[in-house]
Amino acid sequence: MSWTATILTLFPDMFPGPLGQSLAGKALDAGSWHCDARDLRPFGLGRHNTVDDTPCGGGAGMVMRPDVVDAALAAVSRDDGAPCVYLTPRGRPLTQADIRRYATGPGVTLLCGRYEGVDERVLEARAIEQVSIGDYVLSGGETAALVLLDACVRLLPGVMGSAESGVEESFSDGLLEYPHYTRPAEWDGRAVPDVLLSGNHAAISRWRREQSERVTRERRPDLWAAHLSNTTRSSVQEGHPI
Ligand code: 6GU
Repeated sequence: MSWTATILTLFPDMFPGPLGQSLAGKALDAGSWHCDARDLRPFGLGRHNTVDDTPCGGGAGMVMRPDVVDAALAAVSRDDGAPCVYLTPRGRPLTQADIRRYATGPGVTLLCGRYEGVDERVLEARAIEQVSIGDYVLSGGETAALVLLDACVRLLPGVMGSAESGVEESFSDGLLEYPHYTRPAEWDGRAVPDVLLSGNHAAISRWRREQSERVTRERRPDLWAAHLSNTTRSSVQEGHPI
């Protein structure tokens, strides 16, 4: 059975959405992964299939009921050990290490919330991972789920050529990528850096490394600090104290 995403959502028509196009879409058509979006609505209660209720303690918005979410989870439960992930701005930040872990396994079950969120008890009781895709608020978890799936699908075996898979390697050493250039050699009064046209591959590698470090230092002091502490630790482990 190929890598399978099971998605619980009130908006199943949002899937595969943009992942039906381009690289992920071709992989979907080729059977390299499956996208199984399930509607939460039929698990709702009463004549209106109600899935939410007012927050205990008062306040704005509505909260998704734990009994409804649990019934939906039970109906799609998988015996392959696929992790269950709830997309929420309250989650821990999603990283490339998480993506690698999800992509390596049998797939994922993604729970998409609307309204103010999901009752905390079902998240605790069913050991659901809570992840966020960034420090901004989306109207629901669906677009975040699409982001997570895009990042996983491109890592599945055979989805991307070996040329592109190196790009992931370069991010996983903790630095942002160097800038890219193509023809023409001069555009709008701006020249491509000479070194890139020099044919000196050692010099090009050195320049790209320096650019990666500069861009990471300038734009992502958090990644830069982590990179520095990693390189310090590994050089000490290799017996080169600094
Ligand atoms: Cl995962 N969900 C929602 N609704 N908003 C978010 C998010 C997730 N990550 C950042 N903002």
